[in-house]
Amino acid sequence: MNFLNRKQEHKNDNLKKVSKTVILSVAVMALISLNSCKNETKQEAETSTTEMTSDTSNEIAMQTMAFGVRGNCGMCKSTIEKAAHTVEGVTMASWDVDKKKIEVSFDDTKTNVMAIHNAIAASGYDTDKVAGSEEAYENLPGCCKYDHDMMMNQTMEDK
Ligand SMILES: [Cu+2]
Repeated sequence: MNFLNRKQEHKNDNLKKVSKTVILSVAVMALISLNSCKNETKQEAETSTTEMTSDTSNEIAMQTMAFGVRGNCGMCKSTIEKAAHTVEGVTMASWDVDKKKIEVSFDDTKTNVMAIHNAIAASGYDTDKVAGSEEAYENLPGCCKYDHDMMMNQTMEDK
């Protein structure tokens, strides 16, 4: 009877030891995971402070504008765009046959939008600011002899 009791006590003692180590290791693991969590948030904070680099200095002088230009077809388009490109500083010219409208990009330290109007007018085409050269108009192919009353700078809704 006595012997049995002692054995039971011993068993209890062992159980206590085991549970102690379990608690300890759980505590250590919790501490480690807490620490790694801290490290992660610190890293996130560091990456979010990455400097924003802006390189817009080249684009400051660039202007994009749109204005009306009369014309009929693909050949008109190529003549109008070519004329716009003869102006120094023009980097983009795109004429829309449906809207009768051109979009141009240019370096405004080298030219201005009126120079582009004049170049297009010289090729025979009316813009909303300058009437097209009559002589150049006469020399346009038949399909390109547009109607001078044609509405220009249209939106798709007007069409
Ligand atoms: Cu044409």
